[in-house]
Amino acid sequence: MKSYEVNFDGLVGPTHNYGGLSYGNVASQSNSQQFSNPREAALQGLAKMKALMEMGFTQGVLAPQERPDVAALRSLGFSGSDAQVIQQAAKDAMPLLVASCSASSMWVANAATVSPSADTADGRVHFTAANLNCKYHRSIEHPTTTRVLKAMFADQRHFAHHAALPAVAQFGDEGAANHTRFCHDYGQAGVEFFVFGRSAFDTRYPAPQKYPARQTLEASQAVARLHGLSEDGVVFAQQNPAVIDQGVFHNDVIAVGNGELLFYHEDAFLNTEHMLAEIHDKLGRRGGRFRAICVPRAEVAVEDAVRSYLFNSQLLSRADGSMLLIVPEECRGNERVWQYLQRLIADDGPITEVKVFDLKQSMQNGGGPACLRLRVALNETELAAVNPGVIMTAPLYDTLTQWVEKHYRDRMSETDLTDPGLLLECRAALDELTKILKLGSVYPFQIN
Ligand code: SUG
Repeated sequence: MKSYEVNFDGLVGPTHNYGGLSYGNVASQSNSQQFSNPREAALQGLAKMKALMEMGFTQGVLAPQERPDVAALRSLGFSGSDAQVIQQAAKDAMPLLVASCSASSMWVANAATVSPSADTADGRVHFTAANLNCKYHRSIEHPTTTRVLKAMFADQRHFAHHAALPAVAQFGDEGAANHTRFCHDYGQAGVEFFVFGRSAFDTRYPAPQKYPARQTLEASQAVARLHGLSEDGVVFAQQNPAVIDQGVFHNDVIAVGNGELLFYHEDAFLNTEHMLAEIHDKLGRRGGRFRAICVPRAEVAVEDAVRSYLFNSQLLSRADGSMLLIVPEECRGNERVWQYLQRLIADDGPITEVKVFDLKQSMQNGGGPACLRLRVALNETELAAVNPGVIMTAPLYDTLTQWVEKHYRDRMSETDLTDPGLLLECRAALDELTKILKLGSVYPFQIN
């Protein structure tokens, strides 16, 4: 049976803004308080989805969340009507209002960890929503994420959904941003590669000194257990704490893998040789031939990787076996990175083409092409069981573009977030969206 890797991209929500909320994420911190353009952000994301669809890849879309999150503000003690809750928070606790308005659910690489049916004990595709508990504004995403994923992957014969891990730092989980999968073919058993930033319980593992390590070893192990992965189908590796301190807040800022290939920076991991050998052996036992492309620090410094988001690229397999790299415009703007990419595709290696996308609105908050997509490997039967409303088509692209143009503002500042009218605008937009994507009722305002 044929299998596919489907990219489900996060649709940018109507409150996209630069809140400076992510300590350790250099772009989020340095663009704090700038004006954002939610309409442009959503259109840039849709343009990428359309381009991939037109290249022949199956492309899906993942809905944004209800923001401002009035329920979250109520749980923090604000009360009265919805408008009063927003006004009170604006007056007494602006950082909490900003957090409750973040459109951060757009970075769906952090929505969940997904294991394809070929890897799991019960032969179903498993999803665990990420608790994202390192940052308050992200920790409020997972209940709606779970509802949206269940509305997209509803058939329990094929899909299993797990609640987020316990919401404590010891089980900090950032989803697929620290997870990749190697395989010979998407439909065959593969090797799931979990990268953690620290151990919560074992002091032998070093930890970063400056910025937080968001993913723990124990969280990754728990997800592997929940998904029923076998020991010979998983590899756990530690991210180099020194690069976390340079702004590599997720592994997908310093490495990307697909099929039999890992594309990574020389400084990305600890014990790299051991890790590569383990992946090589385990993938070999599953019929795959592991290959790795290491980008030397002498050619691209970690700082350039963080600025350009070279590794936050999408590595896509073509029918002829070659690979395509989808990179953000910032890679072209960085001379060393761009020259490296020219050499890479001129080489006789598996990556034969680079395509550039303008995702500046998302990039300014630290989200590149890879952050904006959740990969789900599906066989034909499973793909047929996915809610068809969320699969991108030319008419759906047109409808979503019109929907964005109708509902989204083209300028957003912190002051705009204090406007209670924004909540009504967002709810009207999302109510219409659930009908367009055939999701049913998934948002708190639709349920309560
Ligand atoms: O969690 N930025 C996100 C970016 C996530 C990128 N995802 C991956 N690398 N997979 C984060 O730090 C910034 C929001 C603000 O500052 O307004 C933010 O949440």
